[in-house]
Amino acid sequence: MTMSPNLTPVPELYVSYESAQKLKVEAADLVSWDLSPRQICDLELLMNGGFNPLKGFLSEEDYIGVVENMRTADGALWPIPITLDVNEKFAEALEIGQDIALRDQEGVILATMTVTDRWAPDKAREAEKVFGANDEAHPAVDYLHNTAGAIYLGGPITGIQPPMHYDFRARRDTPNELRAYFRKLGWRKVVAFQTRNPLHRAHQELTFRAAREAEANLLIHPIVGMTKPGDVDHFTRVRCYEAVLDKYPAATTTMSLLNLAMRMAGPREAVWHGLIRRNHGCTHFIVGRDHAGPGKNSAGEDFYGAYDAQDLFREHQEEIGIEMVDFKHMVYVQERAQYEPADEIEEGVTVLNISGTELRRRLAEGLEIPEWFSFPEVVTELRKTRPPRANQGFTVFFTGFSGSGKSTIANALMVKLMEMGGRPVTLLDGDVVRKHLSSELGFSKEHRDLNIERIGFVASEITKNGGIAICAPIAPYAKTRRSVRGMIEQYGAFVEVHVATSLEECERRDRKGLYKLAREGKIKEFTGISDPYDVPESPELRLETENVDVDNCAHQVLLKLEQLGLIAG
Ligand code: PPS
Repeated sequence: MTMSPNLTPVPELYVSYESAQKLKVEAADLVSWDLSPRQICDLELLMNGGFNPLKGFLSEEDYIGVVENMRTADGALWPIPITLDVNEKFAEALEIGQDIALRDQEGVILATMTVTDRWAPDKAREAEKVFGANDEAHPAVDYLHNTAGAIYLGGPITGIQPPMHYDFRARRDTPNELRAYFRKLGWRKVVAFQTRNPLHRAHQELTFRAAREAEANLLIHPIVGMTKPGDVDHFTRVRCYEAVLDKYPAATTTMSLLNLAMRMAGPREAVWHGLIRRNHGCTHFIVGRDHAGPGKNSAGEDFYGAYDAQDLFREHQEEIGIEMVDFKHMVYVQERAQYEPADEIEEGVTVLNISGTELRRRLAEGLEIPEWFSFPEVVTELRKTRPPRANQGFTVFFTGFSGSGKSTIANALMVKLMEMGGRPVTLLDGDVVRKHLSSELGFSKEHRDLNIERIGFVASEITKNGGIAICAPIAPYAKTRRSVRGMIEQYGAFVEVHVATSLEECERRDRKGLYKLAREGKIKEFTGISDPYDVPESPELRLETENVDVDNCAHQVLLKLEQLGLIAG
C-alpha cells in the first residue's frame, strides 16, 4: 500500500474572510444555539476539514447509516455519529430549512447551520451499535443518556471562524496547516501517534521504532479536546510531551495538538482516528492494544477485545487511506538496560514494567518513580499536578435526614481538621448554604438539585485548589449525589458519609420543630415525611449516631480519611 495523501489540501467549511465578516453581522439576528464543550470540538474539526467528508452535523439518514453500518447515506465510511444534540424546547421552536447561529460559550458566533433534519434518536440503539453496549459505565453512553439533549438537529455548516484557543497556540494546527508543514519539510511518509496520556520511555521507544520501521517521520498527535474523565489534564500533558520531544533525533519528529472530543469507542474510534489522521496528511497510524478503550463495563469486564480495534482497522485500511502500524508492547530488559518488544524477548531475562495503576499509586503515595520508566522532566510535571494524596484537596459530603446530626458532626470534623492544620477547611452546611448561596430556592426536586449542584461546584473548586470542603446538606437524591461525586473526583477524593440516624429518631428529637409542622402539613415536601430520601447504597462511611457521641462520630470520619491516605496518620 503506497500512500502520499498529504499533497493536496482537504476541503474546509469556512467562507472567505470578507464573507465571514458579513455573515457574522447577519447571523446576529438568527436564533442561536450555545454549543456545549463537546459540540465546539466537533464543530472545529468539521470546519477545518478534520472530519472530511462530513459537511455538517449528520442528517437523520446519515445518522442511521453511521449507527447501523458505519456509513453515511452516500456510502462514505464514517464510524462515529457527529450530531447536534439540543433540548426539546429549542428544537420545537425551529422550522425545517431555518438557519441558526452556533455560538461558543462566550457567545461568539462560530458558524451558521441550515437545519434540514430534526429527530428524536433511539439512544439505546446508538449505544448498542456504536459503543457496543447500552451500559452507562461507558463514558460516552453515560454522556448520551445523561448529558446529551433529547433531540438531534442535522444540516450543513457554514464556517465563520474557528473556536479561540489561548493555550499552546503555536502547537495547534489545522489539517491543511499540517499538510503544508509536511510538504515544506519534504515529509512524504508520516506516522501519527494518538495519545491521551503522558508519554514515558516505553512510548518514546515504540513510536521511534514505528517511524523507523515505516521509514517515515513521526507526528505525536495528542488529544487536547475531551478525553476520558479522570485523565491527566492536557496542560500538564503538553508540558510532558514537550520534554519527551527533545529525546527524539532532531528533525525526525514533530508534535501537534488535536482538539478532538474522544468517545472512547474502541474499534470504531480507531477507524475514526485513522480517518482524522488521513485528513491531517499522515500516511501511517499506530494502533495499539485496546485502542481508545473505556475500561471496564458494569459487570467488571472489558468493553472490547484487546485487538478488536486493530482487526476493524485492518478490515477498512484501504478505504481509510492510511496504513496501520501495530503497537509493539515494549518492556524494559534490566540486563541490557533497554526497551525491547515483549514478543522478542528470550526466557530468563528480567523484565520490568510499571502499570498505569501502579504509577498512579506511586504518585499518590509520593513513592519513587525510576528513571528506566520515565524521564525526570515528565515525573516532575506529574508530581506537580498529582501531589501525594495527603497533600491533595478533598471533599467530605455528609448526607442524611434533617436533624440527623450532619451539621454537628461536620462542625466537629472541621475543628479537628483545623487543629491538624496543613490545608484550608471550608464548611458548606445545609442551612448556611441556603442563607448565602441558595437563598431564593425552595424544596422542590428541581430546587434541591440546583442547591446540591451549587454546593458541588463550590466544593469541586475548593478540592481543585488543594483545600478541604465539608458539605452537610440533606442531598436526598442518589442521582444528584452521583453527579456531584463526578464533579469532585476530577480533582480529588469524594468521601460520602451517610449519617444514618433513623427518621423515627430525627422526628423524636425534632430540634427545630419542623417534623411537627411537616406532619401537620404546614411544611410541604418535607424529606422523609412528604418527600423521598434515597438511602446511599455504598457510601465511603455510614455513621450510626444513636447512642454514639458527636466526638466519636467525627473521629470515625478522621479514621476513614486516614485509611484513604487523605490525612497523615
Ligand atoms: S436539600 O434537599 O439538600 O437541598 O436540603 P438542605 O439544603 O440540606 O436544607 C435542609 C434544611 O432546610 C430545612 N427545611 C427542610 N428540609 C427538608 N425538607 C423541607 N421541605 C424543608 N424545609 C425546610 C431543614 O431545617 C434542613 O436543615 P437540616 O440542617 O438538614 O436539619
